[in-house]
Amino acid sequence: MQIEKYKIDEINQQHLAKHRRQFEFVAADVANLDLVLQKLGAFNIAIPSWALGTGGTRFGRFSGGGEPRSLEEKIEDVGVIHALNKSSNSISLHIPWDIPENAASIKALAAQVGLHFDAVNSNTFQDQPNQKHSYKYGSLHHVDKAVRKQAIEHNIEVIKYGVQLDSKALSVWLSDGSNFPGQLNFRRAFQNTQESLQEIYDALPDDWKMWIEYKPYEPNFYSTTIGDWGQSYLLASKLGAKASTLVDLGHHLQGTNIEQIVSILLMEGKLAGFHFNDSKYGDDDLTVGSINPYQLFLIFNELVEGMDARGMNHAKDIGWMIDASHNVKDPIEDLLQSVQAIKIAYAQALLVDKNTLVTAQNNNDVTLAQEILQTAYRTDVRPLIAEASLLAGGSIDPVGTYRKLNVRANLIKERGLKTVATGL
Ligand code: PSV
Ligand code: MN
Ligand code: MN
Repeated sequence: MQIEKYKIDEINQQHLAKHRRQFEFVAADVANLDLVLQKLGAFNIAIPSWALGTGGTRFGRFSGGGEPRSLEEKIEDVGVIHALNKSSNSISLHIPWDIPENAASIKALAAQVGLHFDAVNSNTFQDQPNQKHSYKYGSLHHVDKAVRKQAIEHNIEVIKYGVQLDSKALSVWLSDGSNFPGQLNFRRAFQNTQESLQEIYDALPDDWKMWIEYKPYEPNFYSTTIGDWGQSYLLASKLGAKASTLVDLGHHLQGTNIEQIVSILLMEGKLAGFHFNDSKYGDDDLTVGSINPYQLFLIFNELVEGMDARGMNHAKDIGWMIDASHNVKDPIEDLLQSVQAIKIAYAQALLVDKNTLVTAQNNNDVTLAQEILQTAYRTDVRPLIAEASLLAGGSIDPVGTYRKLNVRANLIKERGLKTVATGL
């Protein structure tokens, strides 16, 4: 299933007059319009291969129909997303959920729809059939060296798959932790993790990175061995320049000031990138921007400020990815919404009047500083996003166009109603 460009253009045509009116209204007040449009055009967010099927909870799963049954079909779906929004030009694989058996043909298929491969993710939080040792009590931190070795070897195997696909980063999330006080010697668990990661780090190709994700709880409910950004940062610092900290927005306790964490990691050159999602209670994996869009904007405000201060390339120098799950929505629609929400927050951050903000900060003018941020946040930047998409050959309104083209109905016709995406 591929969407032909002329179909997107036809639908764009129907909305063009309204779009022009709205665009000119907002554009009139954007001083750096060309730069904003150029930055939005260059910005892409990777789609995880595990997010294209309907997710579930431990209480059940309700298939939406027409889900991808293979890696090839997942690539097709990301191709659909990218054709519509022109901002999703890569896919991130979780191994062994998605194994690229024939890397050359998988790469060629992806290239046909304008995609490349983002970070590869290892999985030592589940036991796989025929696996010798169990990860019930952890993987890289395990008390038994044989289990650690098995987990190290898995990560090295994932790097090998990634090399075949031209990925440039290994993303490591460990569920390792403990469920009850006394179960674990924290220090030993941390040291074991460090030693194991060092072996994996030593196997990284020269131009690769290691992204270390943290999470406070779940599936373990007393401690997690890489439980917060401090522990991830400590490991990344000990490992070396190729290792850095990955921020998954859902992996924080309620009320955590994520934008401050982002700012400090960026300052230290240790911000790997993001797993974007939104959350009301915990690691809810909800659509990006659906619960707390202001927080997302504040994160982007720190990113734009910090990346500019370090002379970094917004589009390339850190990893941008979605890590969300969709229990009741069409996954493709949900991912389109997430990408739009990220671009909205980014565009708003680009509109912040930085010079006046710096003056306000230096004068301790708290009211003015707040006004400056909120003026940018309250600007309806959607016409800017639509214009950038239009310029890149995408859709003015990706979700609307997806619906008008009946993509899901066609996928159901092709793949069937009762589908279970692989890997879930
Ligand atoms: C864990 O909650 C996590 O955020 C990690 O990134 C995993 O790789 C992913 O979710 C699996 O769904
Ligand atoms: Mn994640
Ligand atoms: Mn998560």
